[in-house]
Amino acid sequence: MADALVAPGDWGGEERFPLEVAFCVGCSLVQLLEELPPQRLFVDNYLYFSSFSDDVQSHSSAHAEELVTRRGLDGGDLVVEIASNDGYLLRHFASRGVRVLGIDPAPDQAAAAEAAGIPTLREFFGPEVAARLRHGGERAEVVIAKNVMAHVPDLNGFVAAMATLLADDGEIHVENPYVVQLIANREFDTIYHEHLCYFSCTAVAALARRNGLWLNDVVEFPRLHGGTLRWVLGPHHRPSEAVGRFLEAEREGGVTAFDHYAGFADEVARTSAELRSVLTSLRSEGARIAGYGAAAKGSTLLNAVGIDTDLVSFVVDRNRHKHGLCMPGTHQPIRDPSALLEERPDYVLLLAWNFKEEIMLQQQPYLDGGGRFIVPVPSPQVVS
Ligand code: DWN
Repeated sequence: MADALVAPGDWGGEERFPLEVAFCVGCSLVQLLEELPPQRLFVDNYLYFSSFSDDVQSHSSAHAEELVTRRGLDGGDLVVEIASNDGYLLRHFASRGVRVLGIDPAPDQAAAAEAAGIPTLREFFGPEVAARLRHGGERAEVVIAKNVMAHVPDLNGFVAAMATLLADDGEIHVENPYVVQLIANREFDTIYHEHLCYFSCTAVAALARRNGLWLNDVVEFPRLHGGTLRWVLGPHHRPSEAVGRFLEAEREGGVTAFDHYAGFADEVARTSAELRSVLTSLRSEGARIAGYGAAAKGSTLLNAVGIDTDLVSFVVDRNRHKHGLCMPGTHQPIRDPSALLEERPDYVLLLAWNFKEEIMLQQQPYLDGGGRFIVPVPSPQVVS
């Protein structure tokens, strides 16, 4: 599992699972064929904290500002975030006087949120939780689900539960990476077991209709997580111009047909071979290579391409909870980013390429000393 970081030498317990992607010709949903238990993926030893990215923080603040201003939210209104992690988003509503509730089963992240003053239900969200909250008199003006709707086995139950919790004239804001960008930019490393679904606007519109909702707006964030869309759902049909534009572009671009995806596996093989060749060639010239970002996508890339510690010797990450552990499957030790200045590797493979600008700015001293980054997708590129 991509996020199952492993203690040094504890290789015996590592498990591998099939990772196959399918396309539904009925509703255009791209999806995995293998489900792993959510408890193992998102609770047991879950180390992902959303607050380690400045980009994500500024994105979150802008999102809160837009909603609070446009809807005139105040202390009488409830904003609920599903998969609220460490309160990275809800703190931006709470600081503006809005009542908030987080829902996240990950114990350490929920504890961090509560320490920041964000009340958090430590549960997986679904129809039972939504019905209990509604029965208790809670209705949310806004329900937010960022990087979680792609992660849930019962997708229809999840969407119906958001509708249950929503106030009559409320808004549901869902954010996930956009499958069109994934294919166009060969972002194959974002395909892993946490991500059961890969959404197009066509698939989200059909999903909404199956659960008594309408797709009313689409907002694009091309640089976030390799290309993210925000889908705004609601109980009343009030589509913005963007909805028609995106749906038409997907029809014109073939996104609603299997052929659009049929050749992706060959693209992945090509990109993987290119990257392996670049790394092997650099190492044969005596170059030393490290990695940046003990990310789930980083685990996927290292294992899919076969990048072991001979090619990339260690990985750095700002998330201190990951230090001292190793990348699953390929076993690079995970260290603090200061190791880049201590060890001065010639190159750093940017496993968290979705934060390229933020990380390169932060690592300017390493670059000033002659260091270079290798951005792996859409095809390997050395940047300095
Ligand atoms: O849906 C998900 C996406 C959005 O985020 C979840 N499956 C979990 C996670 O996936 P990921 O681990 O591939 O995501 P990230 O956010 O790309 O991981 C970035 C890693 O890089 C984190 O471990 C934090 C680290 N980081 C860092 O060391 N220095 C991040 C930044 C911005 C930094 O400056």
